[in-house]
Amino acid sequence: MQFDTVIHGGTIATADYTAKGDIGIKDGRIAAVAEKLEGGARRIDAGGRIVVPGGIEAHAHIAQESSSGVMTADDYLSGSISAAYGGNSSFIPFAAQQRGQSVDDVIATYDARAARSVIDYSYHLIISDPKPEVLEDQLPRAFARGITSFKVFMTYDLMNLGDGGMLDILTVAREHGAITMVHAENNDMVKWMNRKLAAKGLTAPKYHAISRPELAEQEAINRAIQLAKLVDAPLFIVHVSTEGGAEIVRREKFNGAKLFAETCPQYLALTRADLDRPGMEGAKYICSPPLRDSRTQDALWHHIAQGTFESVSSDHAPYRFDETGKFLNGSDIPYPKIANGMPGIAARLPYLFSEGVVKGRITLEQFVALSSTNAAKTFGCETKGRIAPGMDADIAIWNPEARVTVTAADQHDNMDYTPFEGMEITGKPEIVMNRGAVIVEHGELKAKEGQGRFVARQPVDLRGKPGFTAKELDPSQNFGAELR
Ligand code: DUC
Ligand code: ZN
Ligand code: ZN
Repeated sequence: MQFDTVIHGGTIATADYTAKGDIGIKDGRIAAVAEKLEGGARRIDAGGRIVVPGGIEAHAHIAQESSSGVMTADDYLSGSISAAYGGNSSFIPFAAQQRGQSVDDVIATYDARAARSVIDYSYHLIISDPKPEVLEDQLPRAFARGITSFKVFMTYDLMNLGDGGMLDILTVAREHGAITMVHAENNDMVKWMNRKLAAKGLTAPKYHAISRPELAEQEAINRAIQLAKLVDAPLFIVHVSTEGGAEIVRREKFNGAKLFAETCPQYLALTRADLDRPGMEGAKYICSPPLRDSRTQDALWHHIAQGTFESVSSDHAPYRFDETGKFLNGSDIPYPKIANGMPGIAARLPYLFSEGVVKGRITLEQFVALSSTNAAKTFGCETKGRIAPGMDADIAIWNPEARVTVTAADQHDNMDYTPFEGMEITGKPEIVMNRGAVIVEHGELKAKEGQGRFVARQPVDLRGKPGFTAKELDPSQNFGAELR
């Protein structure tokens, strides 16, 4: 076969194996993987390099208004470019429903925004208004279009669905093979803490950390899992930030629940001490759930190594340190009015490689699983996340020895800071491909605006997850009532 491109002489790493070999690419797909391949209109020498599936960023906020109306600094052009520099070949940002908006309208809005992307994309919906027509017609239509995941919130007054609302939407997801993602924090615990802190005038950024207790996350994670088990629906817990939350996930997952989870680099690299930087600097580190402590960092790394998490995702939520972002509501404002989130789409994989693989906390195979393969399985990207014949040629070639110091000036996003400023990283994606096209090469952008394509996704892969039947919903144990 005449290949368009052959990547030769590299160490190919997948979620299952690592071996020296060559990859032949034809028409945007991987056509062959072998010890040696001849030919290729272009031959890329990967000697001394590690060749992995391009990252799939499964948690990013791009061209998205928050529920309080702040627009992210990154649109689909800058966000996708930044992702590509960070070793990603595709991403799944959120498409957020505003109250009263139809899901069809949400998708049309984000289709227009995403047309600028340089990498392949899909969306997770965010559902804030699950009216009957949303549950009965609009969501099933979105699932049929290949948008097979959505996020709901257990916190924030404008977003919180309540337990009954959660059960309704989890049931719809189960019936259609979709997966519900959840932001799990107990709304009333957070509001109670906010009131207590405000009454004492404790409103500096550092108080954000204690306003959202670890127990609020643990309680909500447990509750979300029990709700999902009652209706036997798959559930994905986003941005787990606590040891207790991770413990619950692990216990339930290994008892067969249809459960998936992620954590994020900020919970591994930063602590609540960062919120106590001078003046309003701490505002840069306000995200929810909040940063925790070094003991939590160790515990989360342990859980990553043990398989508690499918993915390490960035939760890239870029709000600039100015009046367009963090300070849209004013410059000297109490922490609850400061925009919630931080950037990190380019740092996710270099951080995970450097602190994970290079420091021996995880294997190279785990790195691939956490950065790409598991996200492809969980979110139904059936042609992505693996290096094997027939798969999209979404590939990243890493120099495992390159040393990089992270600086805001070197980023390619639309932000004016990085929370990872000054961090020393070992390992860098030098060449990144999307469907066989080189999009980043040795620091140079090769992609064109709009070359990314929408990825229609399959239902969640539930192999190895037997699930749970509540006896009250089992006709053999509930006097024969058919309730499911
Ligand atoms: N949840 C997120 O996933 N990102 C930003 C803020 C939030 O609450
Ligand atoms: Zn969230
Ligand atoms: Zn998020």
